[in-house]
Amino acid sequence: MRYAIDKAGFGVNRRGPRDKAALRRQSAFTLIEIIVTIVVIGISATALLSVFSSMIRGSADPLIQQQATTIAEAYMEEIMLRAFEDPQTAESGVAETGETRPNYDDVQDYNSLGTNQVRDQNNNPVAALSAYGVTVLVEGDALNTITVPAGAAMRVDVTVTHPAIADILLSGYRTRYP
Ligand SMILES: [Ca+2]
Repeated sequence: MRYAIDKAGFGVNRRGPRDKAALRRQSAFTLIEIIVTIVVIGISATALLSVFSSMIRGSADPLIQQQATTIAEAYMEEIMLRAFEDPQTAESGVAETGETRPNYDDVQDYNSLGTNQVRDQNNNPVAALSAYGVTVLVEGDALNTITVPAGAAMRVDVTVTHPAIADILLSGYRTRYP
């Protein structure tokens, strides 16, 4: 009866002395296996650390991008609130003689406005935003399939720069309307 159980393999251990010695030899790691394990763990740790360090390095980028976008939106809002053309004199496409940022009175005055530092609408530098630069381009553009008279639509491009991120470009359209 016991022999039948053994043949069926129901967990009866009938190893001889030689099998036990072989099992004891196999139960420990060899020096080569330990060295290989250490090398594999070392390579894995190096790869993980390089991923973490690149994540930490880039973790501030979203904040800078959001700040740059907000600066671009502020400039765009200021520009869009101006008249399409100069209300007093013939429109020149840029700021008319004697006009400076605090008394810009039309959209096209902002054309080619460039500064290596963010300034408020009174042209005072904003110290906390000294790392950001702003350039503005205003030029005539078509409105895709919408037909407008020549020179009646302007595209305003506000570009904000920062050394840590790619430039942020915000474009808006202003039309001549009554
Ligand atoms: Ca003007």
